[in-house]
Amino acid sequence: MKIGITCYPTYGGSGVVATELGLELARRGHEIHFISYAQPIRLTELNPNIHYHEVDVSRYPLFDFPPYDLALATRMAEVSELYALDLLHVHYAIPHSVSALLARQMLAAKPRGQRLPFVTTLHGTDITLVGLDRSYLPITRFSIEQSNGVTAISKYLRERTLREFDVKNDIEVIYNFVNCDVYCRTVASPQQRAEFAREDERILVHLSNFRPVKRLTDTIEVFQRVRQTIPAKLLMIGDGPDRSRAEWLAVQKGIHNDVLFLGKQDRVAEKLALADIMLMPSELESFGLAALEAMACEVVPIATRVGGVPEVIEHGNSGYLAEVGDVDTMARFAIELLSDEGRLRAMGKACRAVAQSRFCSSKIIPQYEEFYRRILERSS
Ligand code: GMT
Repeated sequence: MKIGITCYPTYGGSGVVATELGLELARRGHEIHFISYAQPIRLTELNPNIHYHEVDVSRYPLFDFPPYDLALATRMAEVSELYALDLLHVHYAIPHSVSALLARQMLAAKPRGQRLPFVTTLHGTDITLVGLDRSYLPITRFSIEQSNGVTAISKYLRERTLREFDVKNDIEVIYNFVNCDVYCRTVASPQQRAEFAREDERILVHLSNFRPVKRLTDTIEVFQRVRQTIPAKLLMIGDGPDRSRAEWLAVQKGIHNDVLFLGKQDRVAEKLALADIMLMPSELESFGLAALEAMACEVVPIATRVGGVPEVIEHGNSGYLAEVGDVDTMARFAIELLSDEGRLRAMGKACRAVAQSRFCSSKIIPQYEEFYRRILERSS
């Protein structure tokens, strides 16, 4: 198939999923065209089946708000016509599915009327935050309803979209995935570990875009409690608006030498695989891709019981779940686990087994392929 993929190219779950999906599809022989305003950050692999088309937004002085969605629609239509794409797959509804809808209409209106079905994948904040802003809700609902196919990355997100948007389409749940060959314990070496922690120290990790929904300061609070009992380092991977608040809190608590802010990282697997525990104390996660990536590396997640997280982490078997803001309980889980090497490693193995059996790319990518086939059949 020839597939156009649009996503936010920056550091964020939906862009990561879209890019990894494109890479996996290209490895399976599909021709993939990324269409976005910048090259997606994880698009580093050279593959003849991968093409990248940048969307240029003109900055005319009249435009206080340059119309990216229109420039994107134009580029989508152009690329689809030039490369005879079979379909577009957009990640994150706003504004991508609106642009795809325009592109589909532009091509249908041509004398020889090319078909361009599009699939929208809902990721989370496009529904839970942005889509519920009254100013965005009607157009988001409209573009979801106009999509030829809609997928959501968890049952939770599917139910919430149906309930709050009252859309009439079927929404297929296709879970997020991880490449279990890339995300595994052995990608990290003892030498790399020694760069971050002494042998007697444990390593905890947090990975996100440091937005308020991630409750970064709870991560610091949990770590401080753990640090009182257990020698440990905390690796903070990512960057974003709440970084300096978290840095200040670490300084106030006197643990800043043990909290290492690594910024945005390219080869995330290598850092995750150094850790024993991942902290994900988010206010909301419709899936929690970072936790899954950690689990594949045998890193045990301690997370909040929110959104789609319980679909990924089974409390007491493949990680621990606590209520939002309950930093004491999260710290207790971490201390108990880190104090029992046998249990820590056994749970790490159980995490990997879950990642392999339910969320491995080899299981999930064929579900997307099958979904695309159905959409193409329906719209031919
Ligand atoms: O919150 C983020 O990390 C960004 C956001 C996005 O769309 O880029 O993430 C959402 O999509 C991820 C990938 O599908 C999910 O793993 C996250 O749980 C989801 N974030 C929220 O629901 C807050």
